Amino acid sequence: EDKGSVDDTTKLWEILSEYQPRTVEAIQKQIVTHIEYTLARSRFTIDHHSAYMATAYSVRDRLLEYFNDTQQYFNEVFPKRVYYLSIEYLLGRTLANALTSLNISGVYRESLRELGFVLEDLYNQEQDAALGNGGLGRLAACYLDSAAALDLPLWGYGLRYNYGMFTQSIIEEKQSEFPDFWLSRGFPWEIERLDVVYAVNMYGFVRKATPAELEDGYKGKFVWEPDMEVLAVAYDLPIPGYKTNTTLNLRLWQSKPSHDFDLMSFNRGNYTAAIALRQECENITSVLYPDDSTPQGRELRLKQQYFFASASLQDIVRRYRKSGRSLLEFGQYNAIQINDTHPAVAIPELMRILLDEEGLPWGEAWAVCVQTFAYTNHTVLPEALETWPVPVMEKLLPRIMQIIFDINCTFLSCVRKRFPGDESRVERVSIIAEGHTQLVRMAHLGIVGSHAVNAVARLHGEIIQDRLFRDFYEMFPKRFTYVTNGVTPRRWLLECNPYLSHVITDTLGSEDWTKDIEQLCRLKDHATSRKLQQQWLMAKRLAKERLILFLKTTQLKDDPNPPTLDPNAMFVVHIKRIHEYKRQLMNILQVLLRYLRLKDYAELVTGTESIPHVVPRVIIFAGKAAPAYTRAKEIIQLIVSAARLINNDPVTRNSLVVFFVADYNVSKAEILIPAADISEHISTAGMEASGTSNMKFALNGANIIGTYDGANIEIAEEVGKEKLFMFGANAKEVEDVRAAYARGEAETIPTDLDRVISFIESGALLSKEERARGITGAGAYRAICDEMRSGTDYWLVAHDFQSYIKAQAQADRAFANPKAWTENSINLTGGMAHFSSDRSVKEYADRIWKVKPCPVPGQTGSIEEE
Ligand code: GL2
Repeated sequence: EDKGSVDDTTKLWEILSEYQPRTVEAIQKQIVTHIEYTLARSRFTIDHHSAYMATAYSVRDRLLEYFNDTQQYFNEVFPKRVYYLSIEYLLGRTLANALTSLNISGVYRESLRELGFVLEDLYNQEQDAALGNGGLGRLAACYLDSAAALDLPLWGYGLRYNYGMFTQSIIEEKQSEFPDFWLSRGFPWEIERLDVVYAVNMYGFVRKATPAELEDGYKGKFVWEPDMEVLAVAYDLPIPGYKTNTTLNLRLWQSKPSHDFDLMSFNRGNYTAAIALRQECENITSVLYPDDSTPQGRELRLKQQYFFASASLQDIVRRYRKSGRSLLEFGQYNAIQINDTHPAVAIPELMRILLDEEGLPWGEAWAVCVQTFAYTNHTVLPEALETWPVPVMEKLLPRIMQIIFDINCTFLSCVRKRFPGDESRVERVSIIAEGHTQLVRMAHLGIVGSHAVNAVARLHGEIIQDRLFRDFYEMFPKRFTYVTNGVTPRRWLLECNPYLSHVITDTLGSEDWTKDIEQLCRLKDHATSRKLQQQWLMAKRLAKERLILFLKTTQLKDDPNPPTLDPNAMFVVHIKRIHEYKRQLMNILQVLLRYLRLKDYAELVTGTESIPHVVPRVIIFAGKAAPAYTRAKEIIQLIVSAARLINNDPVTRNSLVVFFVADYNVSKAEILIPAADISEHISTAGMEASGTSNMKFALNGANIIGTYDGANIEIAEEVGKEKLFMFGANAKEVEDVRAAYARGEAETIPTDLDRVISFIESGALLSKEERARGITGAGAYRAICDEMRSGTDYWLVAHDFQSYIKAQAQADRAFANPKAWTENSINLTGGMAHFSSDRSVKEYADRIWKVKPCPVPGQTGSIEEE
């Protein structure tokens, strides 16, 4: 390696050990320097966006000081390291988070004020980095934040998609998707590493190594002769630890064509074909799959997965090899967490590297793999359990397919030994599903190749042990565990809710709770204090005012007759991906019932401005539907058309307002969550593995209307279930009800639900355009109405409807008593310590990864990369 020609590095070190001073003058100088030299702007052309960019670059400079020191320190100490492999990271914005972590927001605010800018305005210039779909990707981002705060020697690996999660617009009351050009104005936080590049093989064939190759010291017995070689280029994103010297790395791979390959390929001289091939390579990291729950049976997705796994594994092995240690000890120094099955192909990829490139025998390589890998399952939805057709994998990844067959063969012979004669068991657990087309079951590969398999909440853990992976649990009971999800209190309270954070810090006497989350419990001692209750209410009010302002300047901007938004109303928020199992449908049907009842009531009390004795509600929905998921899109349309009808009704508009906020993302969540009085987490029990927004809401003192599902159950246990509005069939009952449906025992639908469905069927929700086109009746909602009337709907909307209405009524009554409501709200926040991602990550570190913190000492000054 080229170490440069400097013999005496004293001078270099001297300069590099001077860190950016944290003074107003130094910060201003740095920002202005970036304006002039990085952005080539003058004082005449500086706008908000360039001010944001220059500020971001100046903060990045500071992050890099910690980043370099951290990597240098890890290399010196060589602790056991963790690698978190996730095909999604829903990061959101970075500036506020970086400033908070470095503890320099105040001095930056002041520096910018003198330059003529308001820091908060600059925050809004930043595009969200939306390299994820939903909870799974956001969880990965929270875990990076916590790992850094806890000084764990962890790196994240992911993909640098050119287009992240699609942008959603509502056009003619329907969802339309547009590409997310998140990089178009530059992304100042990353470091492009053109020198960190790996070649990833695809297509071609596998042959045996020739005797001559073996004599030459060729390591493996097999040689993969690829037909395509794609380069993976690294982009590093510093992940600052909150108030610590540790700054971790999220390494994202971008695909790039390989020049060598152009020259050697059969396309030599065929310019057009060569360009097309180059394009194919670039396409691999072009777009994030906009689907939360169903694997696209498309080759490109598998290409993404393998590209990701191979580049990451090559990088990890190379780093370890540099230490000179034996590969047999690889698992003692490296833990690799596989975030769902998307990166599970990393298991055969590590086998390939160990066998073919490093020459380890099968048994030793396999022991290393199992010791290294751990797999997190995030869903029980059958359509989300990935499988790949064997012919597809064989064509794209011939050597990997061969290794998977070998893994399966060894595994199945163990099964046969343990359970002689039980061929149906063998069939059930096999990594290969037999059938017309053989399929590779990625979850089975993940389980067989890992020493730990974890669920993401307790109920989810029970379901995977008892049902989903029961056969595996019987074979490897010790492998199975659960780690209940958590969320970072930095982004999800300290940063997004400055109002409440002030009150909490003031009450507890210090800001220690932001790092030592157990401190929050002490809030409960003050829950009945008048003073705290008043401050608490005021904080909630400020968050609501901020949301109202946001709605007025976005959603309602062009509305000639906007509804009035009263901060005293109960704000009810239902935000998450749109999916039948999450039952946004049940909510909007309940809202329509509320509307009809308000109309009934108004007839009795005509002549008043607003309807007396009714708690006014502002109800907000937001979320994206996978583009190909028709029913989810119909549900969005139903919400939007119901909102149009309700918001324009002069009789009810002071008592009920409904919004569908378009293009839900992390930064919108940061505005919506602090403003909520209540949030909805009403999935059909047994379907939501955990849920994480439930934690964010309760952390911000919002109550939960929820089912006994996912982490709702544990939240209810922590805070006391009487403090929440829990309802509906539990997971066991859901199974029983479905069994009855399957026997043909349909239920009669509740009268209230019948009324709402009849209302929809009367054509009440049709738009002017639809009427003009002669559409009548339920229109676009025909299928939804029929399903509700069937009395056997799979998601149990009809079954749970009545208890849901009851829970809503309880919430109305409770909200009418502000004192008790506020006391309860304080107790909710006070009870949420357990759901900090610091706790989750600590559990992973202790129980699964077996790694210890490696705190980086005070700034040392170094120049080495990693
Ligand atoms: C999910 C689960 O659906 C959700 O319940 C869970 O909280 C998160 C994080 O563990 O994972 N699985 C999944 O594929 N997505 C999720 O949100 N997208």
